[in-house]
Amino acid sequence: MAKKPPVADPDERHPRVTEPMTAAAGVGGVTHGLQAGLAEMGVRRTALTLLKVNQADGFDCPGCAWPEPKKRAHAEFCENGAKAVAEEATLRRITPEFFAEYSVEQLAEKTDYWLGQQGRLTGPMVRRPGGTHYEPISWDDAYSLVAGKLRETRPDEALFYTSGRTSNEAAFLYQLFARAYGTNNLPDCSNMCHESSGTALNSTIGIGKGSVTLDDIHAAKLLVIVGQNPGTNHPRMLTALEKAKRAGAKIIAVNPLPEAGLLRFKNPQRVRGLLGSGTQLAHRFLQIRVGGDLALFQAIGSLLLKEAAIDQPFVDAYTSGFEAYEQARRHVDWRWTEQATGLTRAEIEATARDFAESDATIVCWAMGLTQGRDAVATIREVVNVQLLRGMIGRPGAGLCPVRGHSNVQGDRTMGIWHEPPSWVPALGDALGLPMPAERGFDTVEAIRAMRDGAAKVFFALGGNFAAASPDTAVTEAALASCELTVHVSTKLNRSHAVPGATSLILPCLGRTERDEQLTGDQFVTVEDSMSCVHSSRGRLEPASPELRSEIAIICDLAAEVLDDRLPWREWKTDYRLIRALIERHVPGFDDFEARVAEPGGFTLPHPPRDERRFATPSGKALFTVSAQASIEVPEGRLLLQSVRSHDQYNTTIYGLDDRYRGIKQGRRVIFVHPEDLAALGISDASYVDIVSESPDGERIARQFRVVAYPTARGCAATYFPEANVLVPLDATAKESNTPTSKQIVVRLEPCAAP
Ligand SMILES: Nc1nc2c(c(=O)[nH]1)N[C@H]1C(S)=C(S)[C@@H](COP(=O)(O)OP(=O)(O)OC[C@H]3O[C@@H](n4cnc5c(=O)[nH]c(N)nc54)[C@H](O)[C@@H]3O)O[C@H]1N2
Ligand SMILES: Nc1nc2c(c(=O)[nH]1)N[C@H]1C(S)=C(S)[C@@H](COP(=O)(O)OP(=O)(O)OC[C@H]3O[C@@H](n4cnc5c(=O)[nH]c(N)nc54)[C@H](O)[C@@H]3O)O[C@H]1N2
Ligand code: SF4
Ligand SMILES: [Mo]
Repeated sequence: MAKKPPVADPDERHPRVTEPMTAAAGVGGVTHGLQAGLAEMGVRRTALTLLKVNQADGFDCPGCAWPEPKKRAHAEFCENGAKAVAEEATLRRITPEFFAEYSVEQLAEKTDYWLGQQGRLTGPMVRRPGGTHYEPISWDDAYSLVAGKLRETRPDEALFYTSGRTSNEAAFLYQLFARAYGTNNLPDCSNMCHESSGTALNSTIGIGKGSVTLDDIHAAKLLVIVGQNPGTNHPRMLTALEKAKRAGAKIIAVNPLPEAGLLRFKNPQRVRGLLGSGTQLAHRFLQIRVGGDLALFQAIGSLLLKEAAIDQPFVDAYTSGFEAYEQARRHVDWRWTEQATGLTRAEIEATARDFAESDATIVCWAMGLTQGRDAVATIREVVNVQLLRGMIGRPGAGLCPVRGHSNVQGDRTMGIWHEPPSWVPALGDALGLPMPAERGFDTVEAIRAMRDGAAKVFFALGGNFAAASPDTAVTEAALASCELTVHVSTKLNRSHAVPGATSLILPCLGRTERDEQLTGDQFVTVEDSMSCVHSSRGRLEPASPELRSEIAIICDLAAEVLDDRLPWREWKTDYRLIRALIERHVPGFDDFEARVAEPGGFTLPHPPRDERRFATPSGKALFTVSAQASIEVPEGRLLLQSVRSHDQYNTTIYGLDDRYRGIKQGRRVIFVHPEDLAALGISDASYVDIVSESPDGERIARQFRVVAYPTARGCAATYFPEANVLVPLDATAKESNTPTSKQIVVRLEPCAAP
């Protein structure tokens, strides 16, 4: 039954370019999603699987973290959800023969697309020191190998990475294992993603999560979507925006790129959407310069103060720091603001009026705000504006960081964090284990530690560390310098091709698959972007009888590494035992088992949203003051950001097209404004090397096809992860240490076509 993978390398050298689209989804969306399913899974499996996505008795979509509505449609998924499912539920298989055929060196030559297309991993594999190939290994031998190495390693020299698809149960046990072993070295994909949001929100409203529910989105009067491309990355958010729009909401898009989904939307689940020209979503498009948002929100704050358009009772009762903020925002330097934002004073004044006129405003944001140098300050300015207007703890209003990975928020709730959450010491006391107090390494620090020989073991629960992290050459060398690398994965990826001296691939079950343990079929739980916790149960026959659940892998390994104080082997037999443990130790999970059995699950407490209570030192929400700041781009240079195409999930490449932006059969493209191209003397459709300039030297990404594109002036865009070679390891956001993968100063050097 295993379908043959495409063996030939597709020719991606000469991407075809057409006009970008102006609307998202519609018929195209649905059929593209189904095509992906049919190609990978066949008819029966496609029908069986896609009908279970996001249903109360089904599995949580492995795509993004956007929440499901309480009342579910029959087809509660989008095109990209269908692609994510197809990628996992594919019938293609990677067998030991595959690894015998391709050496590690040959795998390293392949593209991310090719690696992903080979199918599901089916059995544990090891690459031994000096070996040229991965070879099969038994699970028991794999565990002994890892346990032996961990026992002879100092705990602070081991790293335990997590990607955000991991379930709550697996995440809780994983952090417990790492801490019981003796380290807080728990870097995660959040460090590269919404860490800036967490840092800004924790320090101002006392909790690092968004303050809105899906009902709030539907009830909002003004929705401001900043640095986010929902048409591609959170497609069903468009359905919610459309609903709000029909109820009279205004929508503002703040983005250097005119992203199709934000401007117009054809709802594939309504007949009108399938046929008609769709709903005009954004009534105002602010085509901001990359990094201009800090200046924008500072100016909006100033204008609201000047017009006295503030909710004084809210400010008086619930906030502190207002006087200093008011003082700092008294004047707007319009020349500077227009320069930094690329917007006109009139546009910004009109936007401030929209804020002033709305009594229910939500600001949504994603990577366009979090992955810049001043990301934390920028998000704090968003908070300032929302506090001025009293937009927290009010229906239809709030702060909405839209999370990426489907359980990245839950993983943090479960303690996946290099800074131990407040409940960890009590957990240690209760279990009779000392918990390490010292802060661990985040992602960037983890790379430095491997590079410098201060970390020797790298263990990854999911993800693709080599491709997702910045400074690819440095990161790959860092991984390769480890004594042991271990990847718990569903699919082959670049990280497997840059092994440490000894390297293991441990294949695990995915969301869509039945998880049977000693006490029967199990389900797991996840938390979406709006703090709703619900269950996820897979139904498909596992891709191989050798696959183990992430939970089983953690439990077996922990039982082998640690002494017998904790009942690891018992926990894996019945996931209810793990949920009982979570209920006892993680705040907000009272009556966990019963509440998660309710259709749709339950929503975790959020004190600012629920009762305007702020767990800050002063007990109030904090206004903060940030200095004016913008990125200096020298003459002849561009500010490059890296985005996702419509045909990828982070480092997993589903296909080589980016339909909405008019790109076909290739990914090495760079989008530049036609007038910037003219000024640089570079022609559309020519090829360039992209050179990033930083104090520690230059980095080059070769042979990108130039695409004249209506982005903001002075800016450029290209795709992640191809762009990661350009991001210096030391270029990170202040305070959150998130790689600045949306702000790379580059020059373009003409080169020959490939
Ligand atoms: N299909 C699909 N879905 C996904 C993912 C995927 O790869 N594929 N990834 C998931 C993950 S982990 C995440 S974190 C989310 C990411 O979701 P997004 O944040 O939407 O992803 P990006 O493609 O990085 O898009 C960032 C947007 O910010 C804009 N932008 C860049 N710089 C700036 C700036 O300085 N200011 C402003 N205002 N805008 C800016 C870009 O033009 C782009 O529209 O999506 C999740 N969902
Ligand atoms: N330049 C640039 N770099 C970026 C970004 C950017 O915008 N620009 N975005 C950043 C962001 S927001 C994020 S979140 C990170 C993403 O970083 P990661 O989360 O590390 O990367 P992914 O590509 O999501 O990981 C994909 C791999 O996860 C494995 N996998 C899939 N499903 C499962 C599962 O159920 N269990 C297990 N164990 N493994 C599974 C598969 O083997 C697959 O190859 O990248 C960051 N890097
Ligand atoms: S919006 Fe996100 S969670 Fe919902 S179906 Fe699409 S990819 Fe899946
Ligand atoms: Mo992310």
